[in-house]
Amino acid sequence: MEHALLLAERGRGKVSPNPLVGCVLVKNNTIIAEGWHDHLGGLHAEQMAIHDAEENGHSPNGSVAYVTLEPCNHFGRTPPCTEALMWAGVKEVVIAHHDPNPTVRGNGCRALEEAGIPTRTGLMEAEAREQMLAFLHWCEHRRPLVTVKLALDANGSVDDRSTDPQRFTSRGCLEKVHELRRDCDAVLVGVNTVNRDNPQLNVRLIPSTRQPLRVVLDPNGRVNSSAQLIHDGGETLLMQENFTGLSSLMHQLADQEIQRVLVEGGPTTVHRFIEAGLVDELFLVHSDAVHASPVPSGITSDVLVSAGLDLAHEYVWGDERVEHYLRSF
Ligand code: AOF
Ligand code: ZN
Repeated sequence: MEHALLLAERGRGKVSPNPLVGCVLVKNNTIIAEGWHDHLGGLHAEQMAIHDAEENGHSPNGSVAYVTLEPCNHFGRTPPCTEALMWAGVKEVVIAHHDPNPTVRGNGCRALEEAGIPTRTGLMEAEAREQMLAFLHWCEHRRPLVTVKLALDANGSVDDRSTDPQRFTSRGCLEKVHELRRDCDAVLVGVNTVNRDNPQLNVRLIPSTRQPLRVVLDPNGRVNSSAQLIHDGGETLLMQENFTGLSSLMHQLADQEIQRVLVEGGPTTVHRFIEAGLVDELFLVHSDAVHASPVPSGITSDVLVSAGLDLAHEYVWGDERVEHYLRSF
């Protein structure tokens, strides 16, 4: 299952709104085939694994399938994986996480059991949950997972009013931020960020097959009409409604199959999300830079703790130290 989880990673940034899924077929304690959901519209993991076995001269008949998500039992972009597993003669299916998609929800396991193929669910479930959290969250709550990224100088400031807008984190850090953008379906900022920084908010420092939707909160219609993100040909959504509580905005985004939104706004926008109780995850980037005319972020560990966020991991992105806070779900 550990190997299946690793294979699933190969679809990162390419499968949304589908989940990352990996699968291996095992016979006589040996992995005879590998599969993963590689891109939207591509084969499901189980079908790729069966195909891989056949291509390499192994019969999947009598093998055990380890798959990170309950196999689907419906005709969607591909035919049902349950049927592919039955036809292949798989003798048992071990699953990490059930599929909360209303069209699956236990039907995959039921169909397999009825065909005489035993199933076992829950192996490395927590790891699988973390990997496909945005998909699971969207199925379960009908709103996107909210990830916040905020960079601070040595004194907790987000900007230096004494200079023109400029990046104060390293190139290595910026590349990691682009990886984060690639893994999100939308990037959201407030109008102040657009007017001061004139950002592009796209993925350009690393390869990517798609760009996130840009969302700008602009309740009073103040956006600078010459802003790059309005004119560069990419997709941008200008939200002019005044979202109190923001939950209608979240449902609106969910309806557009946005499963994970990256909030890269300034402190006003970030605090609106925190106050609405909508932050699921936060990356706090700590730089050694010192701003001459600081703009305090107002983000302290007390604020984060009362927002239900716990420090889960620490990373180094380029020259910066990053704290990764997660909501205790
Ligand atoms: C699987 N194996 O590898 C994946 C599954 O529109 P479709 O046909 O691509 O189906 C999408 C749904 O199928 C998705 O919402 C999720 O419930 C499930 N994804 N299932 O058996 C896979 N990616
Ligand atoms: Zn499937």
